[in-house]
Amino acid sequence: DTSGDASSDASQSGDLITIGFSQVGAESDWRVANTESMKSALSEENGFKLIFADAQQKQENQTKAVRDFISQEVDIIVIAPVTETGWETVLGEAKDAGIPVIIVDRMIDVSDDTLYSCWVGSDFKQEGVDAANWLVEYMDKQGTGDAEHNIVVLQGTIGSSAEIGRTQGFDETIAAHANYKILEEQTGEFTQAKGQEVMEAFLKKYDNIDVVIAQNDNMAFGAIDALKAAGKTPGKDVTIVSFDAVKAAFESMIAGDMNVSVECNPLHGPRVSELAKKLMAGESVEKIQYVDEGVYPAETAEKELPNRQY
Ligand code: GYE
Repeated sequence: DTSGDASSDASQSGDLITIGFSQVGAESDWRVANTESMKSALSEENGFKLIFADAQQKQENQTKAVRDFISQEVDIIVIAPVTETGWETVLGEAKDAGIPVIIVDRMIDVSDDTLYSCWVGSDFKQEGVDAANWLVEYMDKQGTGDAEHNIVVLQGTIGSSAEIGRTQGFDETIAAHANYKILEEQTGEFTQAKGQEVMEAFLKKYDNIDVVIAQNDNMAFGAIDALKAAGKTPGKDVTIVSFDAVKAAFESMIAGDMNVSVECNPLHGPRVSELAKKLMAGESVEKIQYVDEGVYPAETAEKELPNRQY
């Protein structure tokens, strides 16, 4: 059966596994690719009935969605959480209802780890470390390894694992190099528009910025626009370090604007599908699974772009 509303589908879906998926929103290219991956892997062809809920970057919408999933008696709940905290109560309700929970992408911070079955996503702290190490090596190669560098950071959604990990990994690694100074860190909410706005404010406040760390590509695109509008040359007099490595980032690198993007893989659909099937079969699953990721500097962009899947 493919017709009717979500609740009747849940009861009439026969052999299909009904999944309620609470997604963060549609704030970035990464997120759009993640949604597409989940929708195509969790299709009826593959044995799933997917109920998709977009939280529009608000955690209260996610709590509501999870409660809806519980009352619809879905088989499995999948959550890509906006922030790490605030999950105990509603996950307790899912547990009481006997519904397994898979966490994807960002992590949750709960004292009782039986509140979820498993998690699949990225090592965000490692991504931050990789970004800092790339920057230091790059400046060494440019011959400015010992010069003073002045950095601004466009952070993602505060309290999200992607923001927490990338901030910690970068800050801790760069702290070992006294000539690298972080002027300021501020959130651009992972969106291009907010990234541009925050960059404009930074440019009014500081006249010595030579490095921008954007915690995702979309904020980097906004920052690049702001820099150009201020008469600067991103990619040359201001080094742009970004995260995600979406297709448009490769185009930006080919254009000479962005210097590097640290990969974050959004293609979680196939893994979630496999985990859901195992959980339904009563098999044990790995609690924590990281995905493999690389670092893509501008000089790799032309060769890599045709291979990119998102
Ligand atoms: O980097 C950003 C998105 O949680 C890894 O969320 C994800 C981040 C990703 O908005 O583009």
